[in-house]
Amino acid sequence: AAIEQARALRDQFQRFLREYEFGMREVETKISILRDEFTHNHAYNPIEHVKSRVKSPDSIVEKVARKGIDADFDVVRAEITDIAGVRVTCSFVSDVYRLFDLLTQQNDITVRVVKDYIAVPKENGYRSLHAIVEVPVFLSTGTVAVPVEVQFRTIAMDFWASLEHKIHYKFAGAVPAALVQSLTEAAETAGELDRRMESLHREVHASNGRVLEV
Ligand code: 0O2
Repeated sequence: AAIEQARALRDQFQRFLREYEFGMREVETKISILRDEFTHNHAYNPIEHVKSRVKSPDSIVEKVARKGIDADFDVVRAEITDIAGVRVTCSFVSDVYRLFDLLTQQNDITVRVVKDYIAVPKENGYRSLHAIVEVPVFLSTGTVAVPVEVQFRTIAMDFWASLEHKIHYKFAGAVPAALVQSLTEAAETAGELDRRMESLHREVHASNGRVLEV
């Protein structure tokens, strides 16, 4: 009986994770349709790259422990909202907000939480626009609303976040103060680069393809 019970639990966990994978795929499709349509209609691709992942069982377990919540499917479903994640990297800050609007205004999408770490960066300098959205997934057993964390950021923000993540991992969270300080300064430099690139982009756009005087 114990083996049967263990198998049932495994099946339940696999079903649980599959729903997130389906939700993630729905959001990926929406983003890729926006990219293709935008490219055709405006002769311009606002997206640099898209990365998606379903959180690994290990990191779900680690987060359950860190948050001190019950290891119960319904509790985990309610409390851990980044099991499915899609990261959309754009060239310019204006495209970050444009993509966010185009996705969140779709009428089958329900926006649960928005965290604008571009308007108000985290203390360490982290910048990105986060949204927890719910997307319907149509299964043989009925429709489920699946939460997906979508992170919108620029290439510069992504460059910074990936290095910061590696450093954080390397020092197991105990990053030396001087390095934290340098990283925060680098995040500000990246923010400045984003502002300059945006303004160059606007100038080129306004020139309508004419050669700019330098
Ligand atoms: P991974 O490996 O990307 O999955 P919580 O999700 O409850 O821990 P919070 O504050 O509710 O925290 O979520 P928040 O602030 O929206 O950020 C969650 C995710 O944003 C993180 O997921 C990272 O992907 C990214 N993020 C947030 N802050 C930082 C940061 O300072 N540096 C970097 N590099 N990424 C950040 P995970 O689960 O931590 O990691």
